[in-house]
Amino acid sequence: MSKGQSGLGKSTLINTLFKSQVSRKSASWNREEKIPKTVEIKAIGHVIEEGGVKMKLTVIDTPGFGDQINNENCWEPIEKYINEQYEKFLKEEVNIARKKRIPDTRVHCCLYFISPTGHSLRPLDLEFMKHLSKVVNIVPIIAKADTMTLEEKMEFKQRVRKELEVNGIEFYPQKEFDEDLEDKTENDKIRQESMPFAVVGSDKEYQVNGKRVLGRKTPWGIIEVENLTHCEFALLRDFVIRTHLQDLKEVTHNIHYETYRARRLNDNGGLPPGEGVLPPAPASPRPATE
Ligand SMILES: Nc1nc2c(ncn2[C@@H]2O[C@H](COP(=O)(O)OP(=O)(O)OP(=O)(O)O)[C@@H](O)[C@H]2O)c(=O)[nH]1
Ligand SMILES: [Mg+2]
Repeated sequence: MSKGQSGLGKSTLINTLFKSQVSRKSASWNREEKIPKTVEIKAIGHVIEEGGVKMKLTVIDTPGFGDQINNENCWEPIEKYINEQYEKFLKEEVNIARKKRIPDTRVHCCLYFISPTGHSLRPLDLEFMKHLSKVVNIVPIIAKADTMTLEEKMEFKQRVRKELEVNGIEFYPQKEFDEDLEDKTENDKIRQESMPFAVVGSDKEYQVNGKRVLGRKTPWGIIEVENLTHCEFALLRDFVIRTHLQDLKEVTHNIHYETYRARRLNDNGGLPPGEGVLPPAPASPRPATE
């Protein structure tokens, strides 16, 4: 899922993700038209190949927010969407006898786009992340990083980390869920150095040194989105699709979904319609064997 202010390049980054190396083989469409402003929450699914394994990746694009006169509670439609997916899963889980595998539409990761202002985070950013970090894994990213100098980028990353910390916002990977020392060492590095990934998006290809690369053409050269000396898109991609994919799913299931489920099952007033009494739901989607 991608979320942030309007025009920050959310839709562009989704295209970048599907067109970049992980999925270049399967990315067959070659659109040249401009990406329109996103007006509704929309799921886009693609089969991508990772380490010889095909998997389905669904990205949910959302319209920008924060443009209204009153931005109060503007995270609500997003929280509602996330909860609806938990609810769907819960209903299936309760009916476990009917399906071997529960179709999983739950949101495992929310990329939050921060505007590359170089100043402080907006109150809106803090509010959004404060609320949503309780229901979903948030990965903050700095959008349109090509608009900042190297020094500005370094400084801004540091400042954002500091502000998130001061405001008690837990982004993914959350400290409390590190499983062992190895996890902690690796994740500390990500939390203290990589986050928030400063990315550039593009779905246009250019020829650079005889190779076709995704990039943005400027009067002073081509910004290559997958080149680590140009931006951190490749780091972000590897983080969410390769190194932390499984963990994102586990934290979603064991923490966020579990919190939703516990709350929902305790909340008698809100039983799923048509259900009399909820049977005790198993902790995992597969029934216990004993
Ligand atoms: N400089 C720069 N421009 C970008 C980048 N990514 C996207 N853009 C441009 O920013 C404009 C908006 O991009 P979109 O992807 O439509 O932005 P969005 O966040 O989806 O906007 P909404 O749908 O209105 O929320 C387009 O002109 C893009 O070409 C980037 O990384 N750097
Ligand atoms: Mg959009």
